[in-house]
Amino acid sequence: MSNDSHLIVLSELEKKVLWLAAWTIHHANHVRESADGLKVGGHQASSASLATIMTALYFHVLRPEDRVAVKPHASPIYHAIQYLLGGQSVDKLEGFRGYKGAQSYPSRTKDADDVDFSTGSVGLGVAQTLFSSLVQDYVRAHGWGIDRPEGRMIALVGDAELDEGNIFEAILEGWKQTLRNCWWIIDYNRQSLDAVIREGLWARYEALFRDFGWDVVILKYGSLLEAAFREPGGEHLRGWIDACPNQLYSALVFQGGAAWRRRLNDDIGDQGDVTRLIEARSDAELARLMTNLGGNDLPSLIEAFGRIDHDRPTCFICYTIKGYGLPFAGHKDNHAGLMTPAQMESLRLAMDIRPGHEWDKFEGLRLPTEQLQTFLEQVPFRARTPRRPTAPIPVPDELAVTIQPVMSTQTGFGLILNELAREKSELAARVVTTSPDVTVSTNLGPWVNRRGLFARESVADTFKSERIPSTFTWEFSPKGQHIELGIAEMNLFILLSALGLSHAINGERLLPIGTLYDPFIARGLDALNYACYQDARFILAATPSGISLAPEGGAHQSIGTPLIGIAQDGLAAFEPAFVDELSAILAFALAYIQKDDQGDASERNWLRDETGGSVYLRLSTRPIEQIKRPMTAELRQAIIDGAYWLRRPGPNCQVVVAYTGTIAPEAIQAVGLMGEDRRDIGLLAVTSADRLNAGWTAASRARERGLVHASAHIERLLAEVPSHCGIVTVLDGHPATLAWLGSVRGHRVRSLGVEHFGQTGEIRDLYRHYGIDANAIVAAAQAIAPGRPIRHLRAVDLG
Ligand SMILES: Cc1ncc(C[n+]2csc(CCOP(=O)(O)OP(=O)(O)O)c2C)c(N)n1
Ligand SMILES: [Mg+2]
Repeated sequence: MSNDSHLIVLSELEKKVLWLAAWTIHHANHVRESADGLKVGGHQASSASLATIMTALYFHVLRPEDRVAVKPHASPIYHAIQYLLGGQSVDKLEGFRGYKGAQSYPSRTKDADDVDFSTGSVGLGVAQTLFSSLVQDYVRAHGWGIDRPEGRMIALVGDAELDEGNIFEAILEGWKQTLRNCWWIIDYNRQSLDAVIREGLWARYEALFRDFGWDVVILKYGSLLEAAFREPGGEHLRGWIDACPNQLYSALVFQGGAAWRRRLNDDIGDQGDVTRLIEARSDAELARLMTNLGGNDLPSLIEAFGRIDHDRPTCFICYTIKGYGLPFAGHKDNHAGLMTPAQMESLRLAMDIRPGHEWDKFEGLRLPTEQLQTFLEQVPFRARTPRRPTAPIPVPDELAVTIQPVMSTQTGFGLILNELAREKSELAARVVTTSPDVTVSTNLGPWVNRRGLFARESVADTFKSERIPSTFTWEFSPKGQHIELGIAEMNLFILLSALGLSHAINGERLLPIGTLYDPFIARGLDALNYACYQDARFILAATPSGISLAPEGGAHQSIGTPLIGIAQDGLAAFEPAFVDELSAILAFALAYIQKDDQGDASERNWLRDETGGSVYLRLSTRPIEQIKRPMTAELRQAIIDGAYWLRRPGPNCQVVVAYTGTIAPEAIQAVGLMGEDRRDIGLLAVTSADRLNAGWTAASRARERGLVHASAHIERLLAEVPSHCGIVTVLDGHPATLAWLGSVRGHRVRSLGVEHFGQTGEIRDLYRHYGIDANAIVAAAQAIAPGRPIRHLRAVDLG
């Protein structure tokens, strides 16, 4: 096909894509009206500004191996394109934003049309493409998937999206890691949600991207304007439009041809040649000319994308018009704007679409159906192979570790990874670790010493070559298995998201483990949520945590994270106390992050373990005495299900202590102190409040739906506890984490934990101060399970 006829087909498809997207939104509002009376947001304007760019990309530029993060509000355009390519159904389009319909923002997991990266929270999808490029390099440098061509990781970016700081954190990291194969295409429509953006932002972006090693391509004017600039008087026109403020330009776009003529005549109409240039055009032609920006002009786009002959990261600043081709184009309020039925009717007429044929793929197009069909069948992007499951990497039930009499879970974590690093196994080879400048302080040092840091180019450790003694070898090579990040927790989570989707993007499974300080989960929480939302798979080891990090200082104490562990969808949270528990949990986690099956919940714990997810381990730096015991299959299972009896309650039990995490010695001590005055005390070790709670909720729901025998792990454990018993719960974290245990079987509960933070001190002082030491546990037991006074109870220090 000649270039010209190729362009003609593309411009027909561009029209179709714009129509289908506008119709999809219109249909959701006016045909299938919402029962809630809520209008579907006006993505018509936001999507329209990307219609041309996405037409150029998907029908011409993209190769099957390329991956794209589509700006959230361009979702209707994406679905329309997939529909034309045969990857999306009318049913889903008709159900846009409805239950199980096409999603309002592209979703990897919920949409049926092969979305590469989910988007929605602006800025995150953009950064994800950058980290996915790094992951692609990582995978290939390790010798995997090299028979496949390299893909470009492409983000379609809203201009206001660039206000999100995480994007700049990512650019800096990309520069450090010698980023390549990454394209960011900025939809420079100079409008955000609320307003028209500042003048001259493009120049700041240009300088910034260039400074970080990116190629920057600016597509300001389309082919019609460029041709007009070459006419006599054209230079004047260029001078006018270059100087035109964003606000005025937008207003004129909205007002149309007559307004353009008036304004141009007022400003430059008395200058001979340019007057003729203007007068030679009708109002409609003048409007068409003046709105012909680079990002809405297929020939300019095709040419610009085609000219890139290198793999350096590239930023395209594409001038566009928000709402291009629709009646509210350019209006500053158009973000939430929705075309009225009358406007839609005019568009239908203009597009030559008969009523009842709105979804027909080729309705209203001037080219023969066969030609369009043949073209679509030959679109290169269409040759992409569907996602295939990767074979799981085998994981043993437990991971080797030598347990010392006194140690912390953080030390245990470092030792387990160190042992793994010595192994020559597929498991060890596929693990990749990363940390935002806390590699050493989260105990990944021994692993890094053995496995090295990753970089595309080798860099020796100068301290080592200079023979200066150091505990850590800091050598970079393409075979390294640790990716060192700067201190930016957003980057950590987005990198984990990219590593954790390697099986889907690169067809090669990685087993990512990221470490950070527990309080800083909050710093990257939206990115963590985003990673879970798109079903990326990784293990997060957060350490130190709670007030038990005593010497680190009050500002670093985390108290809300156990609740995040419970509430975060897609993330199974554990907080082990002992290293043998950690070894079982880590082994489980490495298998769990690889699970991908559909399937019902297990009747044992009512968790859907076969569908898998990511894992969060809340670890501690506090060394505690370890329990010497054999790890039986039964104990291992209970640890993974979330709890086990460290001391079974007897028939005359009046009180149970249920604890989580590093507070174990206090719980054990309290049980000892109460032993003479309270009989048959139970001590429940809770390794995962999250999984216990999820299992309980799921079993309750199952019973309500008629499965009368459903019973959760925690229900079976607490069935042994007489109903008059009180339960004291305790953890180094927010007390609500375990407070719900009383609702399982109606026991009275007193929940101890930490509600305030910031006080420095030694662990002993802090536990007393916050009321989670053995004495406080005993006092709570006395209050909740009255009986004879407990002799060892000291007066509670209220200081
Ligand atoms: C983190 C986050 N904050 C706020 C929003 C709400 N929001 C959605 S789109 C948008 C403005 C986007 O403007 P721009 O990126 O320029 O896209 P355009 O609609 O102009 O194409 C905002 C504030 C969001 N989706 N995510
Ligand atoms: Mg914008």
